[in-house]
Amino acid sequence: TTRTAEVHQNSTAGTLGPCPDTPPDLVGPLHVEFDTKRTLDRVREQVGSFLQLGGRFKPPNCVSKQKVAIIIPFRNRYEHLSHWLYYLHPILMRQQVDYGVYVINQDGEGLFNKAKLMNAGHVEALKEYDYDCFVFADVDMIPLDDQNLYRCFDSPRHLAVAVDKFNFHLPYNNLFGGVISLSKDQFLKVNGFSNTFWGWGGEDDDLYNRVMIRLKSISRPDSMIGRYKMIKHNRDLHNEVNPQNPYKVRETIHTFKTDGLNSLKYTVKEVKKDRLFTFISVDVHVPP
Ligand code: UDH
Repeated sequence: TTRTAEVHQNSTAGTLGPCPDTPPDLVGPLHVEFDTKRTLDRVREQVGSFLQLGGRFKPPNCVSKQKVAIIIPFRNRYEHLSHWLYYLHPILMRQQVDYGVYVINQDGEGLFNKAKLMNAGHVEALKEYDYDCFVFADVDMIPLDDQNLYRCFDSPRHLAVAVDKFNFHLPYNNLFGGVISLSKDQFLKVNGFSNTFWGWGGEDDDLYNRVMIRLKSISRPDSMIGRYKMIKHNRDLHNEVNPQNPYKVRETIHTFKTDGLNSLKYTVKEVKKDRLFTFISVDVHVPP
């Protein structure tokens, strides 16, 4: 009988069934609190043992339908990153996602370019694994319900629809920022983000325009499930509001075909594998 048991085990290895469309272990609304004593070391102790190096995970009992790269634009926000990793890793595990977390750090002190970091993250993640879905997530956005699925849908998805900072309402109907997902195919069809939005503002509206031009629609979870808590912070240095950006948003129709993934230039300075995430530092070629 021991032998039959062994044979049976071997024959099922490598033949896991697909994960169910609705993950069975979700808990719904979450309690989220930003404990100031939370550190990367502590979070590594708490969730690190469930992860592969680089912040990679695959559900042990089923095969995920999507391979999801989570792309976080980053510079000098380690405290926020600890909170993000503490909350998101367990949520993503319960959601049975086959995923990797990519922290895309802007090297140097030059003007921040979040959209270019997103494009670079997309390209770098694809060098590592055959991802078919990309979630672009601000480091300060923590979901308040694990039924908000970090995966891709028939249309590009806006996940952060009800943020505490905006009294859990959409501040304007076309908002497409904070946390979004696009399949690889959707992201390629819109030519990614623009590379030319320096400083704060507009790059998300420009992406919305690209999506509307090329794909016609976005999707959203309902506003109870799409609730988020934003970690409070002051405006960062070298990411001041850029008053030119709103003008650029009016030009998307003329610019998106030649400004995006197909014109992306950056230099990778460092790749570090932490247990909780892959850290990729990039020089985004800040104009002089
Ligand atoms: N980010 C960094 N470092 C920076 C700037 C931005 O990591 O120096 C990343 C981070 O993932 C952040 C995202 O880019 O979540 C978006 O930037 P942001 O948080 O500055 O943008 P947001 O619109 O806030 O959330 C704008 C400043 C609000 C100041 C409010 C003061 N009361």
